[in-house]
Amino acid sequence: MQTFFSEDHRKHFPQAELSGGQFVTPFERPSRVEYVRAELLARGMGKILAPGAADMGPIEAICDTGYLAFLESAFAEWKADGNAGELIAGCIAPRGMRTDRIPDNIDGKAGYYCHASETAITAGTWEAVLSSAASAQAAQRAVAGGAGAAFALCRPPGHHATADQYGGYCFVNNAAMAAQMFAEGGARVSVLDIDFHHGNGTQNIFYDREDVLFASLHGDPMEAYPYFLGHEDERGAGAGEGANRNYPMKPGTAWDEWGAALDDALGRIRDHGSEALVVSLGVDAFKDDPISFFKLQSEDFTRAGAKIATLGLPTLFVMEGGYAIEAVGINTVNVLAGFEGA
Ligand code: SP5
Ligand code: ZN
Repeated sequence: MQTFFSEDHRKHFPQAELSGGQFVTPFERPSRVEYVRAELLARGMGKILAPGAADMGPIEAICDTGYLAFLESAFAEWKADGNAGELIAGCIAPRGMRTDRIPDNIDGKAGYYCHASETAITAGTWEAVLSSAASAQAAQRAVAGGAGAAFALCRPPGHHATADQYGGYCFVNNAAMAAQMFAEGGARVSVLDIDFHHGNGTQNIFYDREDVLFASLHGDPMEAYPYFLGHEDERGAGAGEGANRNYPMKPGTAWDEWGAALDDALGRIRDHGSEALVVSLGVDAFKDDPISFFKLQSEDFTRAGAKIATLGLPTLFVMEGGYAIEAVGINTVNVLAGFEGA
């Protein structure tokens, strides 16, 4: 299958992430997707194409206008306010305070638009975010145009981003944007999220929608980021009641239980009558992932791809997380190869 990928991802490379009380090199770093690209080439997985410039229309369809304006100018405002380093939100809007007034000061604005302070904004972040969305748009158009399947090698990732909040290394929700593009084309669509972390942004964006089903396999939020969403009893609201499915799992979860959850999710997608599938493809469920606690082996990702193929749907794979750097390429391409081989 074809891959869409932009070199501009490199423009987003924060030097610091606060982890365990220390500043470390961010787990979400440029080399991740370089390993994926190298593995795609080594295994002859098909053409790797550069997308054109991002269209703002599909981004605006899933994002708040003020939020996009913030992302575009945030770093310049931060510099203009006399700050020497990267923009890291410190004061995030908490319970018992107001969220109906957006501060003018950039530090306060960042606190309003951010939900997790591990994610820094740098000079090149906005350009990289646009290039990531551009890859998802180009890949969606390929699938909508009859390609059968395509891979958007997106960086930065997207599934934690809501319509108006960034965090979890995500700024614009590429998978949700692509799903909305399918929906606007008249298709019923499902988003299957196999990243280790719950896709809170995608769930939130489609929570009251019946035409877009969201299903996520992830670390139990009682034990894992994003902590405040992703429980089993979140089933959708209003017209969307029943069109949201969460599979939170405990530390140490391996293929038997994870694969069974995947089977159940695939059954829901079948029952929904979906005509297109978007896969939020994170590979941080891998046993050696440095920030996660599942125990999938590299071969299990091939099995997952083969199971997904049984749906027989036009499928768009969108890159999300995965931080065991040297295995990220193998595990990601295993999913794609498992899908194609099935
Ligand atoms: C796209 C994606 O996978 N985002 C994940 C964001 C996770 N951010 C918070 C992780 C906190 C993990 N703390 C790990 C401590 C390891 N000793
Ligand atoms: Zn993740």
